[in-house]
Parts: sequence; structure tokens; C-alpha cells
Amino acid sequence: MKKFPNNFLWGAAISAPQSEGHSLTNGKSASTWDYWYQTNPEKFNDNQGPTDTSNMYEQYKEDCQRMQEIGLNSLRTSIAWTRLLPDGQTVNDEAVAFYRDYFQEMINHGVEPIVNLFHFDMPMWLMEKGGWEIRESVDAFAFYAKTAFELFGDLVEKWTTFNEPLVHIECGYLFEFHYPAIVDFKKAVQVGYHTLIAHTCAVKAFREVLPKGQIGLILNISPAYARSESLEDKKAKEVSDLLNTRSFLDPAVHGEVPAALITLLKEHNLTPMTQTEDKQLLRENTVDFIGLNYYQPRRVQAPENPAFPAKMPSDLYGHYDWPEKKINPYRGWEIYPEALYDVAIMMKNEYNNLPWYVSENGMGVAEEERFMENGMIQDDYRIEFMQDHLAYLHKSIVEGSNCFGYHTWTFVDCWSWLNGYRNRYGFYRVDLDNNFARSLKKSGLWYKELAENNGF
Ligand code: BGP
Repeated sequence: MKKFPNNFLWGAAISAPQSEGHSLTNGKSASTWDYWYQTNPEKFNDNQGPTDTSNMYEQYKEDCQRMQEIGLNSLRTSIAWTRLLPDGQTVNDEAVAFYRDYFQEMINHGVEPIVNLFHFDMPMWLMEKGGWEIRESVDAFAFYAKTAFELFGDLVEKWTTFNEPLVHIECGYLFEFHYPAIVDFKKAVQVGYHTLIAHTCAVKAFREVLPKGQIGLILNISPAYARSESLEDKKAKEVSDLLNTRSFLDPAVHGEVPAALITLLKEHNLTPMTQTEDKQLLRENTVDFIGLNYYQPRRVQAPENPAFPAKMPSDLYGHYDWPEKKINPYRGWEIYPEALYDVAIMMKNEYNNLPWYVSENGMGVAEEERFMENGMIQDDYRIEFMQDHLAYLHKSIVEGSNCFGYHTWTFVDCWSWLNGYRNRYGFYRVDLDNNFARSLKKSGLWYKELAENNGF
């Protein structure tokens, strides 16, 4: 039996824009997703937009019972900035009542809410001014963060500022998967820098409002593995980890941007605009914990034709198609649970053994209805996926990594950006043709047993 530490968090993660629905009613203003869907619905898989999503806005009470039924003792969700502060200044009282009741309901069912502030849902009023490209976004975010801490700090002890900051940067400014869908490496770096400073200012506000609480940052972690031991391939691994891991992890935990990253950006004329007080802000506002979302590793090799100055990250590290990789046939992503052990040991050795947790890990499956038998999705593949990852996580904890929980993506099937409802991840299936009715999958039963036994 692999036993986990006492009080280990067995949870799931979800986000406001992907699960609440009611995205343009009940006082909420438009995020970039609402705007993009209104103007370009054809970009979204099956024309599924952000408007309805999984209707937790109406079904949260029953959902809190469902959380308890599958043994969850925590849930990470987010607040929608555009619901709480529709114009960035004025508090929407209905949103306050909703979130307070939702968090209280979780607590009543033995589920600790862990609350995140930004999950790719930039308010449209701010995007019209320039979004994260402008420094003003830092103050706007800090105001929103402070308001949320004041309104919900009595119910929520653990907070996070951003989910996967690299994703809105890359997808919005390099890969065209998020609005404004432009390709501009220099702007991407500026957007990244303002996101980092916004995170830091939110941590500062947190210390003032909730000195006893804990605040962290959630990063998507895709550790790089080099094609070979050659100097060039090893260099590609270093650069990938610098841009994709250390860019946010180092400042969040150690209080400074890595010197090697500053040099690299300078060499490629990508240095962002900064302000003199930023260094001190970073130094003084490090986090209490880190959340790591792990799905798949990154296989890299020296870029074949490096462009100078770099126009895309691929000019700095090349993608390597590892022939031996095991693939999730239902989503196309590599499955490599060993990497979870590697990042856990990295947290121990390189990040002061700071408390951290797996804030997302899960297996997406397209057309999952094909696995329905006797009214239940028989998702044995998902159970195997979790078990394999947990075995490596357990090994790292035995070796001293300071991991306090495991959250799967996700609780109920949810809407996912341009992918709509294509990839299903939940413990509960959501029926889109029947008012988002939920039905338990086999993995939910397995998770309950796991949580009850605190191991497997
Ligand atoms: C993570 C995001 C989630 C969710 C998940 C699954 O990176 O934090 O918001 O979207 O990925 O992704 P997908 O639905 O594209 O398979």
C-alpha cells in the first residue's frame, strides 16, 4: 500500500470560465472569450462557446454534494474577474453572494476551497486598452486581488494568483489560440513581465489583507528532456527550462528573474520595459507554495536553423519527436509519469523544498461516450493514468519532496477554450443535450477509495 502524508489534499481543479456558465448574465461583463466567441464563433470546436459551460452557477449546491460523494477534500476553482468587478471598480453584489455561498457550501461538505484569481479570462474592458501589454493592467489586477481577499478571506485560506501564466502569453501572443491571437515575441515577453509583476503586487496586497493566509502561483510544468548528451541538445534543454519553468518559478520562489534569462532576452532584443521598484517588489513578495499542473514533458533538440534574433521560442530550442513516447490515443499528448518524480525532486533540491502540490493532472479523452456501459463511463484508462502518476509522486514524497496534495483535472467535464467540450476529463460526465446533467464515471468511485485510504 502506498500511503500518503496525513492531511494530504485529494482534490480536483476547475475554473470559473470553464464551469460556471451564465457568462453574460447576472451582472457579469464580457471577458475576451465572450467577445471572441461573439465575433468568431467558427473558431470554437462545434461552435461551443463560453456562454453556458457546465452550469455550476446553478448547480453548485448539488455539485458540492457530488464532491463529497467521490471523496474530495479540496477543490481549486477561480473567481471570474468580470463577474466580481464588471467594470473593474464596482463590486457586483450578486457575485459576492454567489461565491460566498459556493465556498461555504464546499466547506460544509468537507471540501477546502483553494481559490485562483486569473484563469485566462481577461476582462474585455481592459483588453480594449491593451490588456497585459500595458502597465496599467498591474494596478487593475492588484485592485481586483485585494477586493477578492477582503470579500472572501474569511472563507478561503489558500489562494493563488494565476493559473499557467505562460499559456495566456504564448497562446495570445505567439500561437494564436487565445485572443488577441497575434504573433509577436517581443510583446509576448512584455505581457509575461506585466503578468509577473501583477502576480507580485497581488502577493503584496495579500500580505496586508490576510497575513495568516497562504498564497501561491500555479504553473504548467513541462520539464525538458534533451534528444542526446551533445552540448547543443543539452543547451536546448537549458533554454527550454529557462523560458518555460524558471521564468516564473524562480521569481515566485527566489524573488528574482534568472540572470541567464535576462541575458538571453537581451541578446535577442526582447528585453521588456521595467520600473525601478520592480526588483524590490519581486524580492519582498515571494510565495508560500507552488501549484504545478503536469500533463506531458517537452522533448527538445538543438534548433536546426536558429533564427537571430529569435522570432519564436522554437528558434531557441527545437522540438524533438521522441520515437519511444507513449501517447494518450484519445488526446494525442505524451504520457510520461516519470517526469512528475523529476519535478518533485527539482522542487526539493532547487526550490528550498517549498510546499507544493499537483494542481492539475489528468487524461483528456475525445468522444468518451464510446466507453459508456450500463449508464457509466468505464474509464479504466484514467484510473491507470492517475495510478501511474501517483506512484511516481509517492516515490518523491518518500524521498522528501514537500508535496501536500494532488488535484486532478477535473471534477465535472468542462468547457475548454477553443476545444469546447471535445476532450473530457471529469469524474462526472456532463450531458450537453440534457441541461448539463451529471453522471458518475468509474474513476470517481476509484478516487473515493483512494481518498478514504489515503493511498492505494
Ligand atoms: C490546462 C488548463 C485547463 C484545461 C486543461 C485541459 O492547461 O489549465 O484550463 O483546459 O489544460 O486542456 P484541453 O482541454 O485543451 O485538453
